[in-house]
Amino acid sequence: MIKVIQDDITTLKVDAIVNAANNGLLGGGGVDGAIHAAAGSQLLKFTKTLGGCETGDAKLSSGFKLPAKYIIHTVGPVWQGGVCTESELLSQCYQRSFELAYSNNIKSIAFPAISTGVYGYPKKAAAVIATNCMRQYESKFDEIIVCCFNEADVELYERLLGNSSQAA
Ligand code: AR6
Repeated sequence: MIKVIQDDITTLKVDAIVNAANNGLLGGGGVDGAIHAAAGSQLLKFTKTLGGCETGDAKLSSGFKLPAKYIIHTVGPVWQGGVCTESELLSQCYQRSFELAYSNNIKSIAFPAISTGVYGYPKKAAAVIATNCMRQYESKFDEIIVCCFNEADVELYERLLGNSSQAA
């Protein structure tokens, strides 16, 4: 089941939440900053040992003080006009996050809209990639949550997933 909600991802009691991180994995702004703040300083202590993360890849940590058991840190591409394999890299973020979740027996997983904040990826194009990937992995998980930060994103995802009465 793929569910769309509007919430702060740090509050979700799921097996894993996904973090839209950067290559250093040492925290930052946006959802990354919120996750580090809510998980506590033990998270940074741990991510310092991971040696960073390539764009399009994903790494696992405990959720520390979060209600979620795990955090999957993935690094989305910076939008550069669409000419630098951004779509492949964004798709890889979702795929690698799902693979890591599956291999760790994670059944419920929540994603933010990776790359669509500071990294500037156009929201609709990013949501098409995200929802296509979520559909591919839907049968392997009990619950996939799209955790939107605003109402416009909720409407966008609902439309793409066919959950809304509005025409796409
Ligand atoms: N819960 C759910 N979604 C959120 C939250 C939250 N608490 N906070 C923000 N969002 P961004 P990026 C949404 O900028 O574009 C950081 O500095 C937000 O509205 O967090 O991948 C990292 O360290 C947007 O839709 O991530 C990197 O340097 C989405 O999360 C860089 O930003 C992603 O926005 C990554 O940029």
